[in-house]
Amino acid sequence: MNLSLPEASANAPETDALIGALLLLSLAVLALVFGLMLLYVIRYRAGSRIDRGKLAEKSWRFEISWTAATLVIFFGLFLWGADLYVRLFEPPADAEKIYIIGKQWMWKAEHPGGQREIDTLHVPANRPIELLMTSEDVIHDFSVPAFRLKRDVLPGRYESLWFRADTPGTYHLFCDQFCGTDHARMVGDIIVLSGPDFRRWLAETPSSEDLADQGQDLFIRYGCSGCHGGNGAGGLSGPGGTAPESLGRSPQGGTVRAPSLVGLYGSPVPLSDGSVVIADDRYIRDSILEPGSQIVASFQNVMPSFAGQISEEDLVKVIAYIKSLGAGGRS
Ligand code: HEC
Ligand SMILES: [Cu+2]
Repeated sequence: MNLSLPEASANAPETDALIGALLLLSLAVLALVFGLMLLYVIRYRAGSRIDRGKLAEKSWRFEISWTAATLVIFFGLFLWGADLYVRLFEPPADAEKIYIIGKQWMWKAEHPGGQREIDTLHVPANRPIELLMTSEDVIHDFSVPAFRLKRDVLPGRYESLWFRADTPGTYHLFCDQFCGTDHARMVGDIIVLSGPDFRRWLAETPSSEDLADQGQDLFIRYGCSGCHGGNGAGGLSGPGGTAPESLGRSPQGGTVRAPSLVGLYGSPVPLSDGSVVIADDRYIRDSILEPGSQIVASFQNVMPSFAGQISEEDLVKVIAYIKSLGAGGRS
């Protein structure tokens, strides 16, 4: 049995170093405490002829310095761990996004180009990859021991996880959250390919259409275009009426029914309660499933909730379409 686990991601060596340091330090403290205990047990055992006459003077200096030293060292480890944790929660802006949908008992993956996989995930080496993960039923947990990463995958929201795999190869993917009868079989492979191999894989894998194009069809099929306009540029009231783009965000006159989605992704959105949020995947998802929870400033809460009507897979496509309308600032 091979007990060593490959360190296949950029964060793995540091994670191992942190755990190693914690282990070594704990062992050192353990050895000190048990060593002294053993020493005194033997030295002062009943019958040993040792001088028990004069008690040693109590030294505060010794006590304080030993307490302070261990506190500082353990606190240092805590800061290191916290820093690593925070970095693992902040995907780089240029990370490639892949959607993961957990479902009893399989992992489904959707690449931006429309390639889909089940229980396997192909990723390019040496590139930051952000996984946007959700569940169609119960809580699952996406875990890749060789990357030293795991994260719970919850129904009803996006969790994100990012990594940079640096060694091509095949690694185990597990579900780490007991999720029902076949939980033990909810496993898969992460296949890390070199850049050219990955591009070849993308080209060879059949994909119907890219996610955004499929999302555009759904945008019309679910009736979003009736309010937001056929091209997402905002809509006027009246049957099928599409506003000129200049009117898209204008609240005046009460004719505009829905905000323009052009350039929405990644831009700040002022809400009716006075707060401002950044329109990321989570925000857009919530806007579709629970439109009443965050209402765009100067718009009415007339958008119906699509919760229970739109599947996770369709949501991924609609969000991809909205992203394709432009990002980082509205006109
Ligand atoms: C009945 C009209 C209507 C329909 C149908 C509708 N919306 Fe909306 N939508 C609105 C209005 C009005 C707002 C602004 C108020 C709010 O935030 O709820 C909005 C807000 C949004 C936002 C947030 C926009 C922003 O500027 O932050 C998104 C994203 C969105 N809708 C997407 C969709 C999608 C996707 C669909 C189809 C699945 C859809 N909408 C269907 C009327 C509609
Ligand atoms: Cu599971």
